[in-house]
Amino acid sequence: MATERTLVLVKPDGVRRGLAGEVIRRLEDKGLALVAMELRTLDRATAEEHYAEHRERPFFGELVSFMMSGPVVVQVLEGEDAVKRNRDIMGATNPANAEAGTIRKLFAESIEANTVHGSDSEENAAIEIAFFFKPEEIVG
Ligand code: IDP
Ligand code: MG
Repeated sequence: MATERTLVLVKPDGVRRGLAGEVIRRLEDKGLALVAMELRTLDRATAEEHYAEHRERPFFGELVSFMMSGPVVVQVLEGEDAVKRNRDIMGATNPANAEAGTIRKLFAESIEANTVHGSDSEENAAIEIAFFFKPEEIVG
């Protein structure tokens, strides 16, 4: 398996409830290493661009408002098979369908306020990482 990088966000519901450390702990415990991290509040343009693939979905407006509702922790995690490994640690989008022990099963408030974002492919990870971080902001 190749070493990969993936973009992770602790969403506003997670930061608000003090779960940023909990999320990082779970990722590090499974062999992923932090190589970039920033606490920031997304503006509308950033939230819309991050979720641009969902622009036509009925929940898009609410999703963007939710993503702007408080600070997020934006992170790049690195490790073997990082994209899939992180998706497995996160669990399914809808916490009702997420496997036991996943972040979303344990902590998500709803299908929208589901605590974490993670890139869904290596290709999208590269796009998302470049959208949030300059190369010199990534360590190692
Ligand atoms: P993912 O986060 O598991 O990759 P996506 O389908 O890419 O899931 O959806 C992006 C985000 O949009 C989800 O994490 C969630 O916050 C929100 N979302 C997805 N489906 C719904 C829905 O049916 N209602 C409200 N929000 C949704
Ligand atoms: Mg997605």
